[in-house]
This record gives sequence, structure tokens and C-alpha cells, in this order.
Amino acid sequence: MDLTKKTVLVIGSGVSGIAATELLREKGITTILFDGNRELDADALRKRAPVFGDVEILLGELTEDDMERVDLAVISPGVPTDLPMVEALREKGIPIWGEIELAYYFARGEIVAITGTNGKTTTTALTGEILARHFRDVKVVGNIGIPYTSVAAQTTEETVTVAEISSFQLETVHEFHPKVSAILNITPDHLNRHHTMECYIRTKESITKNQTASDVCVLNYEDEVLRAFGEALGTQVVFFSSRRELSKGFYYKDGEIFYADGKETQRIIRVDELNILGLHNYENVMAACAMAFAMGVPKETVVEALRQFQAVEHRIEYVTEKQGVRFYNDSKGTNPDAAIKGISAMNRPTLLIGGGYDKDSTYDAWIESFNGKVKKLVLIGQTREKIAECARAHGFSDIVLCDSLKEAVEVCWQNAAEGDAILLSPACASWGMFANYEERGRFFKEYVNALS
Ligand code: UMA
Repeated sequence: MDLTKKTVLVIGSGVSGIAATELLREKGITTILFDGNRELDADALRKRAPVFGDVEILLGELTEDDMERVDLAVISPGVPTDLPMVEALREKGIPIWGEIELAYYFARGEIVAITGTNGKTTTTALTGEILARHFRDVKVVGNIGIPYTSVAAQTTEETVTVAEISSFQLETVHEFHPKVSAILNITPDHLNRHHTMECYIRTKESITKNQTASDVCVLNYEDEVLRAFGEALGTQVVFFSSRRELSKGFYYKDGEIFYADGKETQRIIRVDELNILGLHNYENVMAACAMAFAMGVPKETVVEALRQFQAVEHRIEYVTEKQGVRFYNDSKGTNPDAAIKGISAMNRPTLLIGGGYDKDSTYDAWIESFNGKVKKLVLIGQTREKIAECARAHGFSDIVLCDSLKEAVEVCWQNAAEGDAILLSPACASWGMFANYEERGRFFKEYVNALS
């Protein structure tokens, strides 16, 4: 599709919508902004993002007449693709592109794209740091918080773009073609949006849909769905495993990470040389190594970057210690599976803050993972009753319901003893109480630092 002289409708006025509009305006393409939130104010939006200054803004509802005026819709990841408004655009034959697809249309260079339910952000950041030691121009973008459209116009044939791609973003990519992709794991998440696990899996797997036999896909051998997917895939597959020795691929064994190329096996690193903890992080490290090797980065460069890498903010992040109580911010634990990893990384009796936005998750496996380690469960948000009920059904009854994160932090502090940990790892998204998990994590740290 040639976008010159076309009119593009950008849906959503968050960071993706702002960056997409900036890119389109920079390319001289007529742009209309639509946001379904009728409480927004066009003047305030223009103040927040100067790029909206000369852009027509539509709020609340999109009329038939508005739809007739556009040739393409660029949708933000948080906007469900089965909304009646999106269906209506589709019925009129208007293509629906995600913000990632728009960026891809204008971008140059090679792409390394990472998806998976958990570990995406850490793996993307780590892969970006490794590649930046080898390539002159590396951009790290996507769900990690930097819209791909915000850098697409600056990319050249020399650029390597490392992109964290969520399932929301994968729903609306068409031509997007990574040279190297990775699917780290698939466990239940966002089922209110994707409806069934089958749909969610299919969406994740679609990261490979434009890859060819000369491309590479990195997959977790211990995920049965991904193992079967890899065995039938038409691209080159590199597996990693945290549980068994592979004759070909990356694996973890007895405190070390190895790479076997089918002929010989070499040690990559001892995990005690890393600054990140837990088996799930060793999986992230193996995936990043596999992608770096696929991109031709020498082993010495990879190992040096691994030794330097620090945990990303909000992911089992150590905050501080007060009177022998340690505080950890795992605000990125936005689903039960991620939160299980938060709990399993604790090596002290733990007062746990959970709850938030309801994504139709089930919490049984998370509660079972407490395994005597959780002393008190302090719950906030829309899901607090649902989680409390589930915990009681599993025989865990030391539960406090709070109205705010601030109150939850204070309740934990009043009930903590020397040697305990206080962990924010909510197993839920932050929406409804906070703009995003980053804001929730920042508030947590602020409340913790204010405790006397
Ligand atoms: N909106 C509508 N109609 C709707 C829903 C939303 O008009 O039905 C509007 C809202 O009024 C709002 C705008 O859309 O003005 C928000 O768009 P958005 O939700 O896509 O948010 P952005 O600020 O553009 O951020 C998005 C990602 N957000 C989501 O996927 C929900 C960010 O991922 C991402 O970092 C950013 O693009 C840059 O690529 C966050 C996230 O929570 C971190 N991701 C989920 C996750 O990791 O689990 C997938």
C-alpha cells in the first residue's frame, strides 16, 4: 500500500498514538486522531502532545461519515481488535494496521523480535545490550515502552532493531518480518482480550508468519506447545532448555549455561557471574544468547555483556532494607505465572501485595506456589475479593483487603518482622488504579521509602 496522499486514522492517544501521529505527520501524510475516551479534551491532548496541534481530533464515537474519509486505520495495542468500531472499519475494506506495522512500513535494517508471556522485557533489554556491543546502530523498542514508530524514521540499512512485541501488537501485524524471533513461553494471560488459550497461542506464534528458511526462531524446549510448534516450523529453530541437556541448542545444567552446535558443546557462562536471579532469568539469558549468536555476535562479546547486565526496573527489583525487612518491587508481575516467579525468587518469609485489574485469570497455581513462604496476603484492586476467595479455598486465610497500594504497604510494614520480605507482585495488570505497571512500581517505591 502506498501511503502518499492517503488519509490515516490513528486510534488511541497514548504513547503509541502520539508516536504514530508524529511519524505520519513527518512523512506528510494526512492524519486524523480518534480516541474512544469521551472524557478526553482535545485542547488538553494538544497541550500534552504538540504533534496533535494541526491534527483533527475525534473523541468518543466514530461516525460512518468519519470512516468514509479514511484509507487506513493505525490502531494502538490497547484497543481490542474486535470492537464494533474496528469491525465496521474492516467491513468497509479499510485495512487495520498496528502501530508496529506502520513503523515497519517506514523502517530499514534488520529486526530481532521477542514475544512470550513472561520475560520479554528482560530478554529484550539484554539482547539490546549485547547487540549494541557489536552493531553500530541498535534501537530497542516496542512493548518495553518505546513505540517502534518513534524511531522508525531514524533507522537505516545499518540499524538493528530489537523489538519487544506483545500479543496485542501481534494481532495487527501483516508484513512485519523479523530476521530473528523468539517466543519465550506461553502461559495463560490476557484471556479477556484473546478469549481462548488457542487464540492467544496462535497470536504469539504469528511472530514467525513472515519468516523464511533463512531466518531464525528461538523457542523454549520446555514449553510443550512451543516444542511442537518448532518441530513443524519452516524457519531455522534454536531451542533452549532450563531442564535438560540438548544435543543442539542452549541449555542450563548445574549452575552453568552451555551451547551445543550438534558437534561440540561449549560453556557460555556460570550463572553466579550474572546479576539476575532465578531459573526463569537463565531462560531469558539463553534466549538472548541464541538471538545474539544468530545475529553473528562473537561469544566473548556476548559473555562480557551478560556479566554487566543488571535486572530491569519493576522485575523482582530490590528496593531497600528497613529494620531487617527487605522490599522488592515486582510490579511487572502482571499475571499469575509472572507472579509465581516473583514468589519463587524470595528466600525469606514474605508479606505479599497482590491484586489489580481483572483479566479473567485464575489464581490457583499462584496461591499454591506460596508453599508456606507467604505470611500474609494483602490485596488491592478489582480482583481482591476473587483472589481472597481463591486463597481461602486453598486453605490460606491470612488475608487483608486494602483500598489503596499505600494502605497495603503500610499494613505489610506494621505486620513485618526482622528477616521478612515485603513483595509487590500483583499477578494482575495495574489498569484501573494506575496508568501502567511502571507507575504502580514507582508509587510502591515511593511509599516504601516514606515509611518510618
Ligand atoms: N483506547 C481507545 N479505545 C479502547 C481502548 C483504549 O480509544 O477501546 C485509547 C485510550 O483512551 C488511550 C489509548 O487508547 O488514550 C491508550 O492506548 P494503549 O492502551 O495502546 O496504550 P499506549 O500508551 O499506546 O501503550 C502501548 C502499550 N499498552 C498496551 O498494550 C495496553 C504499552 O504496553 C507499550 O509499552 C506502548 O504501547 C509502546 O509500544 C504496556 C502494557 O501494559 C506496557 N502491555 C501489555 C503487557 O505487557 O502485558 C500488553
